[in-house]
Amino acid sequence: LAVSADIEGIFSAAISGDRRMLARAISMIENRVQGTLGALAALDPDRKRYAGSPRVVGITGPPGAGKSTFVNLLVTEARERGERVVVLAVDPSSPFTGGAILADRIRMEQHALDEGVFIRSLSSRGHLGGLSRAVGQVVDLIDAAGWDLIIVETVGVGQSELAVCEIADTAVVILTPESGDAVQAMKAGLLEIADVFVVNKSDRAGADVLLRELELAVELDESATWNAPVVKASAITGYGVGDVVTEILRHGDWCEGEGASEWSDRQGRGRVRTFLDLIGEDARFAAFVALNSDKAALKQALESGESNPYRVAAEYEA
Ligand SMILES: Nc1nc2c(ncn2[C@@H]2O[C@H](COP(=O)(O)OP(=O)(O)OP(=O)(O)O)[C@@H](O)[C@H]2O)c(=O)[nH]1
Ligand SMILES: [Mg+2]
Repeated sequence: LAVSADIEGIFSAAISGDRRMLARAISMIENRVQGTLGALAALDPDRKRYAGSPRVVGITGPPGAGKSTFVNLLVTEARERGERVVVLAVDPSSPFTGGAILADRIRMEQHALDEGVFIRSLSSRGHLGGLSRAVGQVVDLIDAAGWDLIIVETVGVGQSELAVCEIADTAVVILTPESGDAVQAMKAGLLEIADVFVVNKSDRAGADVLLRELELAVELDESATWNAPVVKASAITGYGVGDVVTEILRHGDWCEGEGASEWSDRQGRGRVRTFLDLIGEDARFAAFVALNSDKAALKQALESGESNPYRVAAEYEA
């Protein structure tokens, strides 16, 4: 992979804390500028997340569930703990989210002047598969830049959006009494990805029924070693928000402790998926890798974290 000095300069400035360059590097990833893969391949493989520090929180749920209102509260709370936070608002450009990003901007305005907060929206430009690729790469870049917490908000309406949430270490699924019942959530695949369920808008009727249904669903899911807690909250009144934060932190602790092997397996699968995203964008490259790879060694390097997906891809391209 040819890395132009220009791109390398932008990426290294981005990693050393230059916000303007970070924004530029993200745009380059989004627009698939030639050479960004090489720059990603050069990222420090010992960065925190690879070394075992979970800190990507995904927030998903149906349109209008209160995700952004929650993200805003989580940012405030993380800043109080002294953490530096990045918010990625992922807009799948679905008909549901028209104008959502603008509304998010307004909601986030209180953080706009805070040097410890970086807010960025990412859009799919009509190519959903590419969206999870871009989000994954941006998360890797931000991780290398050493931010403490990365919050990814995405609307949970389809499989590609779920893929975005799989990038997270802790996936928070926000539902509301009016967003339908727990059975619907299970059908949408939310039960498998949720580490924390939030029943938001509990200031409205029907919250307790949804709460019980979700608790039942979680209880019946015997395959899980982490039982996703179900938290009743209202982002508008502030009720239960502290409990949501507590559960997110508790899940982070679990990832580093009791659940460490499960968490690193998940990371490994994430690296494999990132690699597949990379080769999936180029049919000739995919064919070359399929014909020329030592599949066991490839899998091992990715799953163990010995190499990062960009490096592996770069080796094949060389
Ligand atoms: N009654 C009530 N309204 C809420 C609560 N939380 C959020 N809302 C309102 O619900 C609306 C949608 O909130 P958002 O935070 O934009 O929801 P979202 O899930 O980010 O929406 P999209 O990004 O468009 O999918 C806003 O008008 C909020 O003020 C709550 O706990 N109770
Ligand atoms: Mg939103």
